[in-house]
Amino acid sequence: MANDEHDTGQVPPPGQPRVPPGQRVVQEWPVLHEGSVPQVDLTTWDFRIFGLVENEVRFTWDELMALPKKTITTDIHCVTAWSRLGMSFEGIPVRAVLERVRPLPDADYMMVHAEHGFTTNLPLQYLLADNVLLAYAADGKPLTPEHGWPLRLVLPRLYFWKSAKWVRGFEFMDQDRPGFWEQNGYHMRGDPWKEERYWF
Ligand SMILES: Nc1nc2c(c(=O)[nH]1)N[C@H]1C(S)=C(S)[C@@H](COP(=O)(O)O)O[C@H]1N2
Ligand SMILES: [Mo]
Repeated sequence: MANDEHDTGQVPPPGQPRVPPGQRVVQEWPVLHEGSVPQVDLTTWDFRIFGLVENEVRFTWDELMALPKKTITTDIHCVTAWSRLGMSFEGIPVRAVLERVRPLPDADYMMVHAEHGFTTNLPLQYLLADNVLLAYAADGKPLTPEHGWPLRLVLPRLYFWKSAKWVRGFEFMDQDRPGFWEQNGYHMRGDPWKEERYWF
């Protein structure tokens, strides 16, 4: 993972074409997920950060929404070959959350946990970029339930399956472990400019 240390998360990465190889641009925002849209009750909802951290934390919805907020403009790239350009997302910068938690030095990987047991794994480095959000709005409107309301990860540097909808927690780990789609053949990292779609 030596190269990752210098990756700022910029989209597109410096020197790369705006649209990654093998992608086509769509105008509408597709909905893609496995299983059903969860029913969520914000009064009992929580977001847990656990594993290799100094300080395990459980945020209620109100606690999380009291953190600083940010809006980004970015393109998103789905492994099924659609890309949508110039989207805006509003949310809590993940970095602000991690400052509370302080991952331990050995925590090189993390697992995103979402409703219905959905998971996706990431090298920690990609989570630290400025444009990584726990997002509650897109294109100026609250997320719809199909797009991840109340909260989804937005991590534009990697294929969009890593941007879990209906997120409920982050688990920090010293070793990489495949998440839901990764167990089904998707790539452990998923860099669109390297076409890391599948591992086989
Ligand atoms: N919880 C959950 N999040 C998920 C998925 C899923 O099946 N469950 N699918 C992923 C995939 S494959 C993609 S391409 C994007 C699609 O997000 P969208 O429906 O908002 O376009 O969500 C990702 N997040
Ligand atoms: Mo996807």
